Amino acid sequence: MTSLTQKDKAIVRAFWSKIAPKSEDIGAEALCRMLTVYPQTKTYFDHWTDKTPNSPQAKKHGITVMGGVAEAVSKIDDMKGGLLSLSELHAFTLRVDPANFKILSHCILVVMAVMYPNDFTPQVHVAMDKFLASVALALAEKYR
Ligand code: HNI
Repeated sequence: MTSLTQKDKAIVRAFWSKIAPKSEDIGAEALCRMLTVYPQTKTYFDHWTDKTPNSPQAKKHGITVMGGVAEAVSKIDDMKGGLLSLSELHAFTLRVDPANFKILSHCILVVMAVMYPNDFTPQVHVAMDKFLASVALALAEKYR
């Protein structure tokens, strides 16, 4: 995977500061899409009383996930270190198959594009794609 250049990082920080006020909406919508488009992901949420994509629990979890993404932006120079405890949690406690990180990253990317059509230029697209791929890689760090 191509790593983030300084230019990519600057684009990610700038785009994030623009979308941060809506990050909860983005997270809720991305989680909803993940559960709808990739229903196999529901297996990790058996403990929810309501697993339908628009449930309050799904929305709440989408918001939680975006907190992790915000943390990744703030630790963009050392994501593997910065996301180590989150990686441990997903690997050893939650046992989430890392293939799902790519699925959720894709959903987040789609929602950003839908919500910010004018800001989502090809340059922003490539920078955010690389960034989310790096988040997925950092989260998978503890699986080896
Ligand atoms: Ni994930 C909990 C961040 C992808 C299943 N997840 C969290 C928490 C954060 C988080 C933050 C809360 C941690 C805590 O309580 O200390 N998750 C992220 C991020 C990504 C991600 C940043 C990728 C971008 N998680 C996924 C995926 C799945 C997933 C793809 C499964 C399909 N996560 C979970 C589950 C929990 C969780 C399950 C526990 C939630 C609960 O309800 O107990």
